[in-house]
Amino acid sequence: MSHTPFFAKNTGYQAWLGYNRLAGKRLEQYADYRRIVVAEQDEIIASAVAELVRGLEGMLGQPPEISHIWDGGSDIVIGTIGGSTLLQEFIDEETRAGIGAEGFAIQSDPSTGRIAIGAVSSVGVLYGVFHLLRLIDIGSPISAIHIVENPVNQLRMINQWDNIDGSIERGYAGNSIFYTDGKITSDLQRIRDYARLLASTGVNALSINNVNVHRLETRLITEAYLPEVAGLAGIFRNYGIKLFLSINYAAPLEIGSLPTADPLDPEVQRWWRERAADIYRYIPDFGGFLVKADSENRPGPFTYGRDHADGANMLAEALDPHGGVVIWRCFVYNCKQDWRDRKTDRARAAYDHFVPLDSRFNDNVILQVKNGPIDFQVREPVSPLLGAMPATNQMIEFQLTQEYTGQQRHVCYLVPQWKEVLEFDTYLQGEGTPIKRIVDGSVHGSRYSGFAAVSNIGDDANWTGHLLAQANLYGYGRLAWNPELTIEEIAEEWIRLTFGDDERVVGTIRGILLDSISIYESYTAPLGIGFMVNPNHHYGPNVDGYEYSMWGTYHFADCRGIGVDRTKATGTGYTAQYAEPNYRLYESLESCPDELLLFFHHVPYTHVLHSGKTVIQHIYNTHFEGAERAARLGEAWDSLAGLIPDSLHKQVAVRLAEQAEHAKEWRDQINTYFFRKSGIPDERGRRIY
Ligand code: GCV
Repeated sequence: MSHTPFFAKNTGYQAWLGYNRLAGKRLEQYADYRRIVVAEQDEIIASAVAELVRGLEGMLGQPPEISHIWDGGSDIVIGTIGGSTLLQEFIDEETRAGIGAEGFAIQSDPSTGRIAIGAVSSVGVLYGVFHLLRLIDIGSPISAIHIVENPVNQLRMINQWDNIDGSIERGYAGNSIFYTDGKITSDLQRIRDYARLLASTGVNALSINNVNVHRLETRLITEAYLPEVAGLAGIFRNYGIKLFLSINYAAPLEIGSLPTADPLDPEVQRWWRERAADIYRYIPDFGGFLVKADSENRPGPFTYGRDHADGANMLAEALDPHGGVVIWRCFVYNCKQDWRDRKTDRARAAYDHFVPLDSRFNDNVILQVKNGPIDFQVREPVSPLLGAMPATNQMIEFQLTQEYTGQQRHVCYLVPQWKEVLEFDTYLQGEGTPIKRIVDGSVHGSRYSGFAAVSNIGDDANWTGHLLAQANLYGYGRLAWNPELTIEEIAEEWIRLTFGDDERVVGTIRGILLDSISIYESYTAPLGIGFMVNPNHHYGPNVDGYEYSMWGTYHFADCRGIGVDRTKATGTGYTAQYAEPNYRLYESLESCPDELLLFFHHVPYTHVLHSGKTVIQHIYNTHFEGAERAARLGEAWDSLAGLIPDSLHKQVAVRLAEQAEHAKEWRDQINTYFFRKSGIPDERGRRIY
């Protein structure tokens, strides 16, 4: 096996697939598993075998033998049910009936010690292997197991926002692993390791270029790049991951020499059909296109007086003969809109644009909807567009890259936020219509549905810059596979796989992760108001900061109060996009939850929250406490010195020290701003600079 320098232990490169050597009773428990029995051969099964060899060798200290024949011992027998008579024998009929297209069963036979991993498809076998390795790594008994797992969500996708010059839009962990200086990378080992990481959590789709498609990236769909794109697709295919490309809606003009990109123009339609045919010649299982159109200065169908159904369907028709899909983003808003009338509202835009188009989209179009109506803030309500188009495929979009949540310089474990979103009851079909059942496709019986998330990785040795941000990549995949997993379970799995099983380590890191988002929220933008970051790069406090603030502040703070009135009665009317009883919950000042108060209402600083505090006092308290709590994260981490490898300990210690300092800056800027605006002192007399 070739080892690049990054493979060196304790850089964080191996992430949760470090497969560290077990010892003592833990080792004894698994020491008999010395042989893998596999009778089939294809690329994905080969990946599964390679992973099992790597994992068992790492954890048990010796490479397992590989055999085609089971000799009655405690072997690990893997394969598809259709392709292997052994698996038909070892997985009982009832269990076999429960295995779906990408699922797997693991069934052991206590009398021989044999373990069978069986699936319908090769990728199911791969997922089963990763599952078994995870169980061994975290110390679960496996001698008497009987597991059936199927992914709940069909699409479990990652979106890279990587550019061909090697930069990454909103990337906080170095440069792209996919591109350097206008070329596709030649470091295919790193790509393979990324595929391993993704597949180990169940991710099955990946778009490899930024949704803002610039000049060079527009050419990814041409012969200039397709041979190498096909090479990447091959690597991901071996791990069950389909490749997608983001496209530029104006490509027919920019690289096709056509005078228009009008979706209803027959020449434009022909051009896209030809491009699709070219792509599928190179990549027969190509996933399809991801599209950002008519948003933040990107081209789109509006230029030609067409709507987004016209725009998406034209591409969908080009891909349809090949089995491809169009993933069309709903992050569509006019960033130059004048909101001084206090009726115009960015939060309304996606719903207003798309709901009237329900039933107009082809069935190989999927609308990708951000989890909130604005833009990945630490606190937003759930997007009311999710589920509001019963006749249209939808998937949810999360953001792993921490654009507004500390940019991987602050720790912010996002799984609690995603869980909250997934559990949110939309009431769209009465009580019990949570987002998780909309995005798994079951509420509306959608043909396609699932999860997408913006990646948080780059070419930093540890992938994510902040080592603890790996927990978000891991947690995302696990949650997309099974949204019923708890926040704690996911955190604990990641910690044990990454750092081992010392209970002091597990407990301390779990505490840090679980507290982190509430700490981050407490010293940044209060009560759901959002932003307050520096324009453009979005790092660091700036209360009025907002790149499109030519029309004044977005939060409407003055000497009397703050907040955006989004009520139907007196504001922008955004609340009416929710079904009852959510509409009334948010519309009424009395019932609106504190944490979203300023998102929905403009109130005086003296308004009393459900917590009993005034808005201004809440701002002071949370900002003082937030900075103190951030400092305590570093202290907790320091207590782990000597319990985890030094190099890993240092990486995180440096980031937590920066976070503690930076939290003070947030505290001071926000408290000072509101003290000066309101003239109301802190009731506890703390010093405000
Ligand atoms: C890729 C936000 C980000 C942009 C991003 C955009 C989007 O506005 O700041 O960098 O563009 O979202 O999701 O398209």
